[in-house]
Amino acid sequence: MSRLIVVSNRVNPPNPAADGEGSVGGLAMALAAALREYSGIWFGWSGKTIPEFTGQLNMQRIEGVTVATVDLEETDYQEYYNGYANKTLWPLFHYRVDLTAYDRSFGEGYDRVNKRFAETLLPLIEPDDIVWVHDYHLIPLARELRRMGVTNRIGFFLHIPWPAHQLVVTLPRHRQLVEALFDYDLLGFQTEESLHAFEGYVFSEVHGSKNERGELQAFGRKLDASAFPIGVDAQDFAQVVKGETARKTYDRMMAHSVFRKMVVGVDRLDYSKGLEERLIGFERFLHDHPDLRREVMLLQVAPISRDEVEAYQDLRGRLDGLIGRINGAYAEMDFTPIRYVNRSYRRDELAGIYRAAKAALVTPLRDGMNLVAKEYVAAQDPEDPGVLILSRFAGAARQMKDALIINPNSPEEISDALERALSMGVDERKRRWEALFENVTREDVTAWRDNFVSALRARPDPDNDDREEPPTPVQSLDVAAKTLRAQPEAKAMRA
Ligand code: ADQ
Repeated sequence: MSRLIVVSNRVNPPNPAADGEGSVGGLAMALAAALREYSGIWFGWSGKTIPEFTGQLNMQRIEGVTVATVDLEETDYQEYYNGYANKTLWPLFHYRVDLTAYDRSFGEGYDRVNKRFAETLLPLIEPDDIVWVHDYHLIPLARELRRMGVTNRIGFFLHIPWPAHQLVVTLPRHRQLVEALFDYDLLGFQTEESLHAFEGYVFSEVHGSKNERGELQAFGRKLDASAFPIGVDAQDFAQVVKGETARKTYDRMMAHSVFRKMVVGVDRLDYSKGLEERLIGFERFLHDHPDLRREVMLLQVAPISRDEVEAYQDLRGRLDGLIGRINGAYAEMDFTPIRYVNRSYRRDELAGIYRAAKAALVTPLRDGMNLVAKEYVAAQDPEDPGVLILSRFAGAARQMKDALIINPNSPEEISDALERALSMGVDERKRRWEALFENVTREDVTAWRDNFVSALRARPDPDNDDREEPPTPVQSLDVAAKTLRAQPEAKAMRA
């Protein structure tokens, strides 16, 4: 069986020896499991900068996974990572044109680093390998590999939204960016909405089309594009929450919220997550419900993220001010409405926190998917589950229809949903939770990974005539799931 090479900006395979059990994310575990299965390689940036780029590969074997990393020079880091990735593509793809930097040097740095990654990765690629590239940092990677003669099947998954056509065209090099995507064989988006936005651009901006096999055609090339909604390892999370650390954390949280119902928010400190809007909604709730004020508290966990970028520093300052204002107005000597924590927690600690919360506020203004919503559901007590309040602008809202779906721009909707969640009877809570749990366990991270890999394998391989015939154009997760069922090898991989 051909090997799988995973490429992502940062490489984080599970390393319990160094980090302890429970510290590893579900996505990292799922990718690591796939890499062990295919004796593959995980390639990316080491996270370190050096004075001058050398292209020196650092190979390590961590928990059965071969990891290959490369250092970048400081200018690369500033232009590629802090620049084009985090000051241009991230805000633009999250509909924040006001925060988007259109700086030519960032685009040049982005292209340069992608070329450097391709040159460093090239010697590791064997003829039968399939390559799976992750996220917006690495869009031009396939183009650079193709220029170096690589003909292997290469797939790309976008973890963030693909925005509406009108936003994409604000980017000075939008055509180049989309053309680079046509060097892949398979494109994966989180939702049908992102897929349709991408297709819309291709049809109207570059006069592309879809052929009878369902492939997109443009720039003289063709590819498959489909939605593959990412999931969490829900079964594992449901086990983790029964472990000792999770139970201890749960007990601590319960002891600290005696006579009060805890509402939780867990997000990287990022403007896309709707943190300010959430706090203003909570403030509205406290204002509108004087009778419930002392019965509720909000725990907001928000580890600091991308702190070298000004927009993130500004947001942090605004959040400090807003929380100070709300706590100043509503706290009593023995009660503080908002507890705000800027640190990271282990996965098992988070599970205990989620389980102790009667409701979760997941209110992004834009989000590719949002894994916190799925983790919260996976961690609940089936006999007494909490209520998920979910923004309609999270990709997860497409699958999690039994959550209380709200518009995060409306403080009234947040306030009303909180009131409804906190007064909801156990029968309704169980009914909603059972439907949500069924969904997060069925469409989990393993299904996501296997659906993507089998759809990529089904693409024609130019170097091999004994390839599998592509089954049908993969249009949705349902069709991808059918493809998977038809492929015993992929099934075996899941087992
Ligand atoms: P993110 O924007 O990082 O991911 P999200 O999907 O919510 O957003 O994932 C965050 C992860 O970080 C979760 O697994 C969560 O448990 C963890 N986390 C958050 N706060 C934490 C804390 N304080 N301590 C420890 N862990 C914490 C991007 C896209 C999303 C998409 C994912 C995956 O922006 O839309 O869902 O990739 O594709």
